[in-house]
Order: sequence, then C-alpha cells, then structure tokens
Amino acid sequence: MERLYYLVFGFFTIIVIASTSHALSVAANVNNNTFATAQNLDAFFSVGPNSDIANAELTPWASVQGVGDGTLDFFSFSVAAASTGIFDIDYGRGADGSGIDTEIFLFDSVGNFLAGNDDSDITRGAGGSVSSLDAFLSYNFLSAGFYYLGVAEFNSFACGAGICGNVADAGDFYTLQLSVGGSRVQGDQGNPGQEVPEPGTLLLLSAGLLGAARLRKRHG
Ligand SMILES: [Ca+2]
Ligand SMILES: [Ca+2]
Ligand SMILES: [Ca+2]
Ligand SMILES: [Ca+2]
Repeated sequence: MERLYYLVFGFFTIIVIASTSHALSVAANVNNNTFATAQNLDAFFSVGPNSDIANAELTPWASVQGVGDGTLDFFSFSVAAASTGIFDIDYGRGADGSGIDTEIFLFDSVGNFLAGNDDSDITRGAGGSVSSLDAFLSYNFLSAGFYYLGVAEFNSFACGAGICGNVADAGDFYTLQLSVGGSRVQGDQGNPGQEVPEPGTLLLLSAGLLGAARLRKRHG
C-alpha cells in the first residue's frame, strides 16, 4: 500500500513539472489591422519563466504569435503606473536570411507616435533572435495609460493612419514579446504588479498536501 502512495505522489510531481512552463502565449487576431480593431493584450500579462524574455519571472509579460497576412498588426495594452516597457521581436528573421525584417511602432491612446525601432542587437531581449533585423524597443512610460504597439515590415514609418510602408506577408511569422513593469498580472486586475500562483503552483500545493496527508496516515 505504501508503494502506491509513493506512486501517486510521484505522478502528481510529474504533472507539476510538466505544467510549470508559461502558457500565456496568444495567437495574433487576424482582424488587428487598425487602431480601432487592435487586439487588447491586458488579460495575457503574467510572470513566469521564459528564456526569450529578460526578467520574465519579475516583470509581467505577454507573448504574441504573429502570422503575416498582408496587413498591419496592432496590439493595445494598459500601463498601470510609470514603468519601463520592453517590446521585443523574436523568431522574425532567420540566420539564413529567410523570414521577415520587422519594424515596431509605439503609440499613445490617441495614436500619437511615441517611439519605434527597426533593427537591434540580438543580445537585447534575452533569447529568441538570431538576426539584428528583429526589432527591439525599450520605452520609459512616464504615466499610466493605454497604448498601442504596431508591427510592420521594413521599410515602414509612422504616419497619419498609424503606420505606412510595408506589411507582413503570407508566410511571415514573428513572436512579439511585451513586458511592462507596471502592467497588471492576469487574474489580479485590481492589484497591479502582484504575482498570482499559476496552475502549476496550485498543483504543487495540492500534491504537497496529499503527501502530507499520506505521511500523517503512515505515522498515525
Ligand atoms: Ca527575446
Ligand atoms: Ca493584421
Ligand atoms: Ca529579439
Ligand atoms: Ca528590422
């Protein structure tokens, strides 16, 4: 019987290990082509390990899988307090020159252009980029607010409609990593920046309680 207890405990431990990877990767919405239809990412920010994002276990982040379809891609998000935002394109341009040469553009809530980037050193933004053609932008938000981040292809520039120039084409793929220090963590909308247990942690607690109960039974 005791062997069965250990078996059950081991089974839960395996589940916990399998579920601790961060699952909040979101597919880009196909209808995200303008400010008006930007995809809001507020519900997708969380903390947790991710080797492609700097300080991923401290700074709330969201990860978006972008797929080119001949249109611009706009995303929106809230910033809860003055903080630094990191916008990091990964897996855009391949080492062999394949893939997309991304450009990113940051706007305020009424579409005023704030900052942008075309190319950046691949050592910025942790892992995920093998080409300096992947865009990267660090921006200091001076206040809370609502912002937009647009993704396009070289050669693009900020203009009246947001972004003019070139768009991601069919067959292009990129990952957009957003980390914002003052952003809200998923499941904790009223308390910006506070970490909440992820499912893996909850399972670990359950497994721990189970183990404790079995031990008590053995010694009781
Ligand atoms: Ca990265
Ligand atoms: Ca689009
Ligand atoms: Ca990158
Ligand atoms: Ca670029």
